[in-house]
Amino acid sequence: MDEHIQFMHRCFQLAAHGRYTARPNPVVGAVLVYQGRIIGEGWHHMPGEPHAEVMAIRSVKDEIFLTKSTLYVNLEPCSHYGRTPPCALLIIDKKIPKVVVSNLDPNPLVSGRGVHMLQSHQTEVITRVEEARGWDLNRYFFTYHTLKRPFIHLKWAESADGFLAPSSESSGQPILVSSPQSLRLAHQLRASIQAILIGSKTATVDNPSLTTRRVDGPNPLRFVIDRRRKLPESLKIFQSDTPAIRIVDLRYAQKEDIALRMTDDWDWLNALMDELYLRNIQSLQVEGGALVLNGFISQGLWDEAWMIKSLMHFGGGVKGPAKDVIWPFYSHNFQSDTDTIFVFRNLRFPK
Ligand code: AOF
Ligand code: ZN
Repeated sequence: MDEHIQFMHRCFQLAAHGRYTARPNPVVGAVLVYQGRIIGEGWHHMPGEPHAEVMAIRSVKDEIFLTKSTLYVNLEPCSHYGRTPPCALLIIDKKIPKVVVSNLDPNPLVSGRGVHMLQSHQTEVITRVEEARGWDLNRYFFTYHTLKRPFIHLKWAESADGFLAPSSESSGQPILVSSPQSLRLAHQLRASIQAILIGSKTATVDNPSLTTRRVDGPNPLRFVIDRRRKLPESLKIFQSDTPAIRIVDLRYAQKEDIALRMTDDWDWLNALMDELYLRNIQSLQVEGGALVLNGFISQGLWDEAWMIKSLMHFGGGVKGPAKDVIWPFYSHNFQSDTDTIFVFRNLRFPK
């Protein structure tokens, strides 16, 4: 394997340590290589803490080697004074002669200036190494900064014959469609996503809490569409220190709600995305029900979708979201106990 690719993969591995803690910052890993051997490594832990490059430089025992080393980092070194000083300046100061980068930083505070700063001080810079993989790793951060909305992940579980739930006559309690392993995976997703959204029917019928329980990890922020503000306070999503935020039509909204002019064509979801952008929400998972999922699909507002297909047969009921629109974006599938998880990707990776 090409040496650059190999060391960049190590950066990706290191970066992934920050997947629950780095946000809203991207996950970043850095490696220092001297004569083909790694002499230092680092990753960005959380906002306010040193960036990956700083951690890697600090980890090197003898700084004399830095002047003959190559720095690998999956994100363009920053050029701005934020919570921490610019990494590009540190690299220049330490006289590191060569830097290999995967992705340029779309953050308007940086966006190319980091590379430019290095080059203007005679540092050799190679960019776009394993760019697609790097983009995938930070797809929430990149989507947020380039599309000015959160990365949108749709998720639902359906029976083998394509129903989210059986017809109302046969249901009393909500039926668990997914296998235990799929439920664990769903909680893993929940832990890495910043916010979750459901419709009012799902909130009433399933009464979910939408917290992360089956794995260790943070809870997402929760949003519920409650057009006429009718959902009772007794629902589980409202029973916590950080209760779910209601998305309500202008006419019924209260101070703590997100108030929007809601139309029947779901066009208002675009205004909701603007609002979530302003609230610095980089990733959103839409967990149903069918109407809401179809609403997002109808507006082209989705980046990735997970369809968890179980072996159960319902023979009727609430139909799963529109497959004709989704299938052209099929990416791959994998097994999870007896379920098959179909992954659809509509990623806007820049050409
Ligand atoms: C890097 N290396 O490890 C990270 C970078 O508030 P600050 O100072 O932490 O800056 C956050 C921004 O810096 C973040 O939005 C992104 O543009 C960049 N993150 N840059 O050189 C790192 N985490
Ligand atoms: Zn930095």
